[in-house]
Amino acid sequence: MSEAKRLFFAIELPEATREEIVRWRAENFPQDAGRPVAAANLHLTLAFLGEVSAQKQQALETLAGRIRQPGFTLRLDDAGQWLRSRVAWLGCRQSPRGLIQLAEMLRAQASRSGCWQSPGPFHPHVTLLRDAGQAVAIPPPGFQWSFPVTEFVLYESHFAGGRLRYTPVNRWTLST
Ligand code: 2AM
Repeated sequence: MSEAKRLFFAIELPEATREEIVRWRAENFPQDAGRPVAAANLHLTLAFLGEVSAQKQQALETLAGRIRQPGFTLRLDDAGQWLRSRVAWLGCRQSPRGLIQLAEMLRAQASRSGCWQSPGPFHPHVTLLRDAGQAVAIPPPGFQWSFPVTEFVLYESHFAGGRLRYTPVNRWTLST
């Protein structure tokens, strides 16, 4: 029997955007503010699935493939910190309808398939820093990264070479 994998659905950030964010982060957050998430790992989670068996993964992929909705533009123009979860994040001042709809669909499918889902509302964010246990100064408004979202991705989270890696295992195009 194959082992369960730690999986999540997310939106991939374009590589150029990830690089710009990393530069901006280095210029705008003190070095001791927290542990920076590696550029390759910057993403926006839609639905966290936890440990998933191969059989359940197959079922979730089939359901994901049934989602029909148009793409949308994501504008990352907000930042903040959640002290309780010790993260600093990037987000959207106004979340696009399509983003909420997509996350809602995936979270509902995951929940129906028996994956644990947090009961609270969806707070779309890109985690920038982990272990940010002390209040950090949030960079002033004025930053913005905008890009079209034309697909969503299923990632596996795993340790390789002593590092946490997120590897895409499947992706689906957003179209009507
Ligand atoms: P985070 O960035 O807010 O920590 C891969 O681990 C992704 O799944 C991360 O983006 C992480 O969100 C999210 N994640 C990890 N554990 C989670 C949990 N228990 N509930 C919800 N999301 C989780």
